[in-house]
Amino acid sequence: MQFDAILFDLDGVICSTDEYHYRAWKAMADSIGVPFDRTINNRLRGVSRMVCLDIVLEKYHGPALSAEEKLALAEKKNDLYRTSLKEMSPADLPAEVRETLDTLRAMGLKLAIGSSSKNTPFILERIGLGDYFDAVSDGNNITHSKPDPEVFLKAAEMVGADPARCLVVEDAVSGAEAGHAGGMKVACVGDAAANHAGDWNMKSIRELIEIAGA
Ligand code: B16
Ligand code: MG
Repeated sequence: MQFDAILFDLDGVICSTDEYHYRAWKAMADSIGVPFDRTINNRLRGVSRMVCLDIVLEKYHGPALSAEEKLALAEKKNDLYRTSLKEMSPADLPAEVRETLDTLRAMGLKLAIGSSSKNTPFILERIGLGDYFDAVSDGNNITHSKPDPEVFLKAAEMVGADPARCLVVEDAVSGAEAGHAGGMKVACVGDAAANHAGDWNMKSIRELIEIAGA
């Protein structure tokens, strides 16, 4: 096998929180009269909350916002988002994801999370994977968000794997770039796969079993 560890992005790979992010950013943008649509939302995948806010505010032409005001807007979005997350349950973990994870683990691979989200522990707990992964590297332990490789390099270090023997799984182009910047191979699903950002661009996460087993 060419890999010792698989480093999974969370949102868009393990579970789908896209719609919750979209609705929360839309409500926040509406509250200050800023236009926001799904094209802008697509640019928010994989990047940190404050970088997302700067992208959303590109179309803001009101009075200058202080750092405190910007933080308050990010918190407003996060409060709305977390209200939606509370509705999540183990039913939001797709069966094909759970089966693929279990198979990869049975193959002897280390499994870790590499997510930009500060809500990672909460989401994992909601979907029943609170104690599942060998390591969790997320928005709480990094200073640089994807496309910087920091979150994946820390995940590799936590499981004691050489980055060259890690496979990153991503749905965001920024996340695929982060994996490559860290010297890792990348398998993509969703938006990143549609943009051919990965070394493998998958239709189903089940394809990981064949990729990892080769
Ligand atoms: P939070 P991932 C990312 O998670 C999301 O894709 C991105 O849209 C979000 O802004 C970022 O987490 C930060 O999330 O506001 O919860 O800290 O795809 O890297 O798992
Ligand atoms: Mg993602």
